[in-house]
Amino acid sequence: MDPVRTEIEGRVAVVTIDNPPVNALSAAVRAGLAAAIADAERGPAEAILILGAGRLFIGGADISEFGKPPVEPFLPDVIAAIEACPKPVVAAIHGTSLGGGLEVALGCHYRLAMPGTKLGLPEVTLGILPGSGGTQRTPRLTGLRAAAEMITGGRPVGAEAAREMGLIDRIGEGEVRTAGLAYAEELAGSAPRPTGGMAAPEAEDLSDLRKTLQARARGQVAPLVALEAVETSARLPFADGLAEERRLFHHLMETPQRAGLIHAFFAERAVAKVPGIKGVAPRDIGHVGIVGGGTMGSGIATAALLSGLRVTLVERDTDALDRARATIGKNLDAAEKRGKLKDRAAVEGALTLALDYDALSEADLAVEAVFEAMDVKREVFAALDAAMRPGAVLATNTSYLDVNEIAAATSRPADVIGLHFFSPAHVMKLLEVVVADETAPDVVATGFALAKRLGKIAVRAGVCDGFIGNRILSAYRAAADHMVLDGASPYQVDRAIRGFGFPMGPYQVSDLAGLDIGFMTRERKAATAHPKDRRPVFADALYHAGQLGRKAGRGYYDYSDDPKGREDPEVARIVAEAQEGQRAFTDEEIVRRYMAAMVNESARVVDEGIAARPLDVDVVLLHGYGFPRHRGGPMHWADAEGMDRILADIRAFAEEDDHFWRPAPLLERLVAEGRTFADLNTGGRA
Ligand code: T1G
Ligand code: NAD
Repeated sequence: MDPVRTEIEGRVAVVTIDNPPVNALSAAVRAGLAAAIADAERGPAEAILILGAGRLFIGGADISEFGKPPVEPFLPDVIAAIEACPKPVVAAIHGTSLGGGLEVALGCHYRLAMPGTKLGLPEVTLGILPGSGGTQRTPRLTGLRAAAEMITGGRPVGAEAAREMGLIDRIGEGEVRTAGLAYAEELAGSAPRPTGGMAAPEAEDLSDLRKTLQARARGQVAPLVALEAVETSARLPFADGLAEERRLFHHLMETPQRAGLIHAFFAERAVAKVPGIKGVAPRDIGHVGIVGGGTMGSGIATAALLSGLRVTLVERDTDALDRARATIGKNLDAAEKRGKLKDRAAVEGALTLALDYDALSEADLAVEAVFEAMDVKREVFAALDAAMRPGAVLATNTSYLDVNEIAAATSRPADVIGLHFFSPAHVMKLLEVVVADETAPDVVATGFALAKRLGKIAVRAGVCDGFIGNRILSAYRAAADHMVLDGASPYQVDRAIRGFGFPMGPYQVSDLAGLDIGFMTRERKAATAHPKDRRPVFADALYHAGQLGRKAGRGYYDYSDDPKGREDPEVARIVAEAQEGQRAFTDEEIVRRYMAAMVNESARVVDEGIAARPLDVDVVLLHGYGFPRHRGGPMHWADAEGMDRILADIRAFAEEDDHFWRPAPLLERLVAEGRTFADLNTGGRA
């Protein structure tokens, strides 16, 4: 079907873009739009109205065309033709208008948006900048600072805010087509009003914004380049500003950061396409039970309540229930402040606290979040099995334990699944859906449906110690610990890893999680540890000294007078005493070892089918572990870096330690065959 069609309604030529699912500006749409404007210009209509079919106006450029040879007509030329049209052109915007979609609207002479519409220039989140006039037209309408903030932040604004900024002229009422037609009829016969012909915005000093962006960038370039492009609008004539915008756009288009961010965009959507559950209907979930109201249970309860679900939380005693109630209350306070909670009373009314499993008899799904110990988990699952109705889903939030063994404590292992949330559970977007041997397909589908309801990104994981994320974490954490044992300072390791783009280094993360957590994990694994496994004895020493991290005011860092943490000479002494070597590391070597360990373990996780594809690993590390988004995730990064180089590193490290550094078979196979992880995302297994 034609993706662009024109109908004549009275004096107006109505041009509709119909390219599901998001009316992206593909080559066919650009050609259709250019032809429709040219036709309308020649025809009898006295005004032109541009609309999007379906649920939104235009979702932007067609991202799937990026990185491929560009096809004419180019979007800036199509928009220039709209702007140059001698008849008034009106954009009637509903749903969403992003990137090139908003730029089309800015090329129109008048803009109307429906209430609730989101308008934005999110290009920096894809590693580029608005490349079809957005950096030059926006400031002419809104002033330099507002445009710079919108474009460098990448966050959309609502219709009301857009009108206040001057981005749109009007807010429509009723139905978008009718509202747009009425506006176009009003304007029919009048002179066009090209944004490009408006006066340049006044120059303003934006050095404060530049500083903020630099502080936040963590190596990402697009926001700063976008700022530069917006600033030219106050300096250069319109046509020269457009040319400069184009130059900077093409420069960003060629960066690996653009490739990384676009990979992340598509990977986040691909994780929901899980082999084996296509077309499988999920079970209905309206009432969620939670066992354990500690850190995780309270967070999960908050997330469920904020999504409009009924929640029943079971704890061991009234003190624990009171603590859970208080934590959930605090979480709801914060949500209310951010405007994420409309009806507090209704949400609180949907929460039941109980001491007895009978309270869960009507729940559709229960999430267990009690202590991380197999005997406790098995007891809880036996009780859930007895209390819950047939057809209910029984889920565990365990971080490491064997979900098959937990399922075996029930009479219905097909209904048992892992739902591994991340802390804080009402904030973190990631959910690992852990599929055990006997988990039924519709239970897996239910896990994904629940994630969607909670606004989370779900990734399928298989059963192993730590699933996808924590298993890979154990490997790169160990690489960091080995470097400290061999002479690196934890502070240097943290700095090097932040330099790569992680928000925190591994020892800052330890302080946040609590050093007792790591200690307990080491104790739990000690029985099955290999004699050649190297224990981070410096971490044990800090644990025994009571330096448990942030919650104790001291861990690797001292938080007593600085909430961000200060380096601590006492820690340096404890670590030095426990170190086994005194070798110096460059920051570069630290990153290479850390990343090699991460990529190597990721390859095993893919090879064993714990992750369905490399992109599933990428999404887990991006959303659960602070992996820098502009690098796309460890698997995308490995492809970009060159897998042969990484394999060579692993082999070189193995010369000193062939117990820890063993090349993953998948890595060796891919290098031998000249293939990449990306090949496995689309094609078959290696
Ligand atoms: N291009 C190609 N495919 C796209 C797309 C796009 N712009 N946007 C979405 N899709 C696909 C997506 O992969 C998914 O596919 C399906 O559409 C539904 O998406 C020149 C350079 C518009 C708010 O950054 O933010 O314009 O998985 O699940 O939740 O300056 O999609 O079904 O196969 O996300 O309803 C700027 C990106 C581009 C917007 C709708 N535009 N899209 O959300 O659906 S750069 C963006 C979104 C640009 C100019 C430049 C959202 C949405 P599949 P979905 P949704
Ligand atoms: P927590 O110690 O904060 O909370 C555990 C709660 O469970 C306590 O309030 C305790 O009273 C309650 N409890 C214990 N036994 C119970 C029983 N038989 N019946 C009812 N309640 C019981 O622990 P947490 O950090 O919330 O972790 C809970 C689970 O989530 C663990 O399996 C952990 O591995 C997992 N997890 C934790 C994190 C994290 O970052 N903290 C992240 C993901 C998963």
